[in-house]
Amino acid sequence: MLTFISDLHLSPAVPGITALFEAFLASLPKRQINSLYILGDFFDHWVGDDDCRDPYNARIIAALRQAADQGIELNLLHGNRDFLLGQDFATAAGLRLLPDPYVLSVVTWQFVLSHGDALCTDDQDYQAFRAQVRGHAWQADFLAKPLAERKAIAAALRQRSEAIKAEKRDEANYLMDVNAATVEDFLRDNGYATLIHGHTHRPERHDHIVDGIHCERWVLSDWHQDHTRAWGDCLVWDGDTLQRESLELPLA
Ligand SMILES: [Mn+2]
Repeated sequence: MLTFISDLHLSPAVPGITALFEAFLASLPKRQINSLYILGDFFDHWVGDDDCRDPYNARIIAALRQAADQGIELNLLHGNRDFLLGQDFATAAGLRLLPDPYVLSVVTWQFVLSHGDALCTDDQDYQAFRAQVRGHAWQADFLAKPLAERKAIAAALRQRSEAIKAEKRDEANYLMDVNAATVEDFLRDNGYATLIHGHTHRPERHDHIVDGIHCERWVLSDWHQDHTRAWGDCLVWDGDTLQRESLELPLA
């Protein structure tokens, strides 16, 4: 059995979500789930693999490594917040980094996995930013800066995005949804496979008819916490059907 999650935005600021993830990971063997696919924005921010030694990051890496050692196949593709996760992190955590998009063929079905930000083509400012930061030159330049400076830059970017979010009041306006024509092209280019993505924080199952072919698009939720509980969702493939499951952890 396979399971898919996205947009946990893990950081020391969300201990409830962190605990929910650790409980989720620990529950996989007894649920006979042997493959986990993390579809980006796993971490709230990642400034380079030399930050693996940070105590919080080391804790997450240890939890992943423990699951990998128990025989869970771990896979991760980048989101817009953690696209600098690299091979040193992957090796330490015992996981495989996947390209975006990634076509996943199982015995009776075909999925295509993506974070989803590349589908939001109505947001031209973001797509320009994305093209820049996903380029080799920008990344080489950024990673050459001292770790403390990279952390300061990430904190400033976070503060700016929080300010924009507060200004626009609700997340629905803050995060644009996917562009329908871009989704159709994407499905056509990827063999009309069942698309699973996150990023938009709009959990839903959509039907698309592309070239007369019925395609499904499943959107994962981001994860949340308040003072009483942490919650999120996952998709589970049992070899026959894909189902959404709610995840929840009460917090003392
Ligand atoms: Mn995202």
